[in-house]
Order: sequence, then C-alpha cells, then structure tokens
Amino acid sequence: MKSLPIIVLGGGGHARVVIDALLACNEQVLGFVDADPDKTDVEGLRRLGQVEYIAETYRSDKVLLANGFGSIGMPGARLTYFEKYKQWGFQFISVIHPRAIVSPSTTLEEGVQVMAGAIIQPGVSVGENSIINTGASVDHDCTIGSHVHVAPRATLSGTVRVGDCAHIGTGAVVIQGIDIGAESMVGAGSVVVKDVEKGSTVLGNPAVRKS
Ligand code: JB3
Repeated sequence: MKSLPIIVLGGGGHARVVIDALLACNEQVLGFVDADPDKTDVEGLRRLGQVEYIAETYRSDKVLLANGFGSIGMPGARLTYFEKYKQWGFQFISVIHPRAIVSPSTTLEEGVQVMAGAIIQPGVSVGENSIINTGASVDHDCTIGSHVHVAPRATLSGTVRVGDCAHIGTGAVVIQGIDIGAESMVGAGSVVVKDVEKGSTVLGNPAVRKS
C-alpha cells in the first residue's frame, strides 16, 4: 500500500540525503520546510515555508513527516521538532534506503532512518528518530536508544548498547558488549574498548575521556 504524501523537515545536508532515500523508495514527497527563505530548491523539491507551515496547513492524518534535520552532538532542532510534531498528532515515516541491509528480526521505532549502504544485523532494536547513517554497521543484538546518530561508516560490534541522544562519530569502532551512555559523544575514528559514561566525550585509539 502506498503511504501518504511526505513533507521533509529541514533543507540542509541531511535533508538532501533523506529526500534522496525517499525518492529511491518511490515515495511522494511534497516539499520541505526550513527557516532559510533562500533555500528554494533541494534535490528538485520546493521550500513550502517555515517549519510551522505544516501544522498550519495540513491535517495530521493527511501527510507524513520525515525528519531532515541532522545532528552532530546533541540533536537540537531534530529532537525539538520531532517532539513538537508528535504532540500535534503527526507521524514520522521511517526511511530505509533500498540499498541498506536490514535484518527482518530488527525492531525500528518511528522515524528511524537507515541510509544507503548501512547494515543492521539480527536482533537489533533502534529507538525513535535515530539515524543509522551511510555505510554504518550495527551488528547482532545491539540496542540503540532514541535520537541517536550513528554517523557514516561507524561500526558497532555485537551487543553494544547506546543511550538516547548519543552521537557515534564518523568511522568510530566500538567493540562487543560496550555501554555507550546517553547524551555522550564518541569522536570520529575513535576505537572504544570500555564503557562510555553518560554525557561524556571520548576520543582516540583507545578512546579516552576528554570531557
Ligand atoms: O554527517 C553527515 C553525513 N551528515 C550531517 C548530518 C547528520 O547533520 C551533516 O553533514 C550536517 O552536519 C548535519 O545536517 P543538517 O542538520 O542538514 O545541517 P545543515 O546542512 O547545516 O542544515 C541545517 C538546515 O536546518 C539549514 O537549512 C537551516 O536553515 C535549518 N535549520 C536549522 N535549525 C532550521 C532550524 N530550520 C528551522 N525552520 N528551524 C530551526 O530551528
């Protein structure tokens, strides 16, 4: 069954990747909303107005939303508008690029985004509004919280747990069974061999706490 038409929140880099994946899935995308009026065309789609335009114009049962706000660190606008639009009764579509590999025994909550080339193995769960970005690898039985960003080419080995709003930087590697605390940040290219405390930043190989 074809889904409802979709509106994308944001018109920046992440929105372009989300739109590209939606179009690859043959979804109908009406346009995007963004604060910047100079952004008139993104991947061939037009800017409809400010973010609030959707709630002012559409009934919540007539469109679906896709979150095109990205995050590098705490999710900011990505989290704010996800929660706001959920309160207003709107639903977020999950975006799975057709060239991602997602095991059928994976559980994906509302609005999860799995980008091109990403691999998710059996027994994984991913919380709402999280991004498994381009070419990232999430191995068996990992538990990923909500509003997490697993950045491009990051690798989570089996049974890793990632708390809400954490950021796993580009190309980072996390060995088996590690706990990554909520709201923490793993620097790009780091190799994580021990648990990461809530709210901390770790960096390097082996990754050590920086703040
Ligand atoms: O690392 C990768 C592969 N992607 C990154 C992604 C996950 O996060 C990407 O490189 C960026 O670092 C980031 O993508 P994002 O969020 O698309 O960033 P940027 O390209 O800077 O675009 C942000 C857009 O959001 C801009 O068009 C802003 O005008 C808009 N914006 C930001 N805050 C906002 C707000 N628009 C509204 N309406 N309200 C806001 O609060």
